[in-house]
Amino acid sequence: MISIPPIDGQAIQRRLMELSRHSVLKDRLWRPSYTPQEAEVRRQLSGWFAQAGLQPRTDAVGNLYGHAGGAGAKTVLVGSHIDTVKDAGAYDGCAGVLCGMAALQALLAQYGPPRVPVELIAMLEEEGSRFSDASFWGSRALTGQTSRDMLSCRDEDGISLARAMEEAGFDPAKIDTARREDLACYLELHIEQGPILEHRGVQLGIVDSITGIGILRVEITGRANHAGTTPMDLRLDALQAGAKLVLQLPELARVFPNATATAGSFQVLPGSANVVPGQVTMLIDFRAARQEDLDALGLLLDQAAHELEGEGFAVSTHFRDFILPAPLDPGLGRLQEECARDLGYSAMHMISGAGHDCQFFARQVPSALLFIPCQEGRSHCPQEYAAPEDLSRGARMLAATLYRLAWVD
Ligand code: HGY
Ligand code: MN
Ligand code: MN
Repeated sequence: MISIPPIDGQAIQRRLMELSRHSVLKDRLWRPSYTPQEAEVRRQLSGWFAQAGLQPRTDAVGNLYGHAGGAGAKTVLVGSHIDTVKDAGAYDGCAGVLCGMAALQALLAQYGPPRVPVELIAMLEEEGSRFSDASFWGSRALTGQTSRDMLSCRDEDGISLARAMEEAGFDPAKIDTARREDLACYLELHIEQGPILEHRGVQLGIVDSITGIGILRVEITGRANHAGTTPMDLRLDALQAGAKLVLQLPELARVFPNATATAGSFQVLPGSANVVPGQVTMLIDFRAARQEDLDALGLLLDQAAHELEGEGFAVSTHFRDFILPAPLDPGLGRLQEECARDLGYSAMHMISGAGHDCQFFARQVPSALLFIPCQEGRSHCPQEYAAPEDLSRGARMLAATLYRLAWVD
């Protein structure tokens, strides 16, 4: 029977609130990568890592590590990301880093150094909220899944990823040195970002697989014109066409089990009230648990967009990203079941509809994702919240799993 010391969820929550103050916006939370605000969070975490007994270091792309234990054997890695979406909550990403830190601090204090190297990691640009063509940048670099053209992708101000790295003090030519080939496994704790655990009254989610994600960019060009003198039946209003496509998304997604399709990013040009919109550009985020469904849904969305050409619009589409669905390690899933039982916590197996850094590790090493409930399942919004007792349970579950992986012979 594992003995895991109590872990203070209130202290974790206080630190989450401290980190949430570092934002590029005055009254809302947005922490994109390669910004002074993110550098400040890395600095703050470095100090906390050192206090927790974890030797801090930053890799060539800006991932922050905290190391414990010796060398020579493969490393058990635990962590999550520290960047956020626009108008974010305080828990997505950082909760996984801080629960991991609390778990390792408790184990080091109770059992001394681990038998094999253990590292905590705080990764960057998981959300792609600054560089939408380079989401999961930190975990992609670490697992060698970047592509050269990602470095030239640009943010809304036209700054390339390469330039943003340089301005933050990182050398784009060195990203290959961030590659890790010495990992034994990867663990991540994350808020569920959905309502199932809270709705079922279950304390923990053991994730069996993570959804696949596609991004389809659609540009529809009509004819800008005067809003007052152009009769309604003589227009090519790009926004009307774009709205028609967006209204089809629910019906197209319903074709596949657990699939989603969301036009969360939508630009209208020229954007004046008295001008008939000449062009709209949207990013459609679509997801499915199975690869064949993801491919088929992408095709349906592409076809629906091009059908607008029959009404006289010019339509261009481009698949900007395809992230494969990722089955997670059944062995680690069983280990998490045993740890939950030992700790007296209720747990259920589930699928993740959100993407996670974990799905890039899962292609190379045994990986596990543990969910804690979040209030009303809300996430990617300021209402995002996880209770201190859930943070504590999550940290103790990580501690129990890490103990079995890195302390027990
Ligand atoms: O979009 C996602 O699913 C993740 O939060 N990046
Ligand atoms: Mn997120
Ligand atoms: Mn996340």
